[in-house]
Amino acid sequence: MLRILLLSLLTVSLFQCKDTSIPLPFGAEMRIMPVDTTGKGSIDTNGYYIPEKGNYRVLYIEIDKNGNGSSDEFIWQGHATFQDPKTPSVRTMMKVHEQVDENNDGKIDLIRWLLPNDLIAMTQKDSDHDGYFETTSHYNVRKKIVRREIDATKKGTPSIFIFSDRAEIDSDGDFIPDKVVFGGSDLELEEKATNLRETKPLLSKDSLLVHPELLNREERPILGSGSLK
Ligand SMILES: [Ca+2]
Ligand SMILES: [Ca+2]
Ligand SMILES: [Ca+2]
Ligand SMILES: [Ca+2]
Repeated sequence: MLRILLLSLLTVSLFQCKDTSIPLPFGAEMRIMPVDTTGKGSIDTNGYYIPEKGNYRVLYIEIDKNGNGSSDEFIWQGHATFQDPKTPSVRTMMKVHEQVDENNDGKIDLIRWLLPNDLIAMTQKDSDHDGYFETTSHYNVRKKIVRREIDATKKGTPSIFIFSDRAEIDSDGDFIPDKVVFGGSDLELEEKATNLRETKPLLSKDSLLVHPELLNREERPILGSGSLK
């Protein structure tokens, strides 16, 4: 709730810049705008911006969400591809990239790669907070995760690929899934795939990873959707 309030306050105070049709001055200096978004008398947000004639352009924002004095959310900003017709002189801004320290241990554990109009291309997560991002989630156009990839052995390439009702496993490291497990939930699929429980052999011709065209269109991720096939 606090986060929603904080972000909506930010939307008013920082995210929207006035018309930025005036070109940026060459060598413009980045400035910092400290903001107390909660009104508790301490700074919880720093907006990094470039001043323009009568306007400003926010490029980057750091937020201390839990008020412990260190930043835990880092947001890169860009122009939205849409414009609210009610406020033609105020350009709508949006996140283009975001990094979050979810457990407040001072290290980033979630990275979101964003697309225009609030779509998410993919997220990377360090689920066990050891500094290695082992989980990559791919999203569809409805902002739903349609494939999770887990680099269980931390060798740099994923070995488990979790879809809505199955998980495919590459057990021999040749980048082609060769085993499959079925289940009703994401957690069940991850557990079975991690422990190689109830696996069945999988031919590459039946693999959803190798053949994304076997998936319904809404179950395909935005990136590499194979939608041209
Ligand atoms: Ca903090
Ligand atoms: Ca962390
Ligand atoms: Ca990790
Ligand atoms: Ca394999």
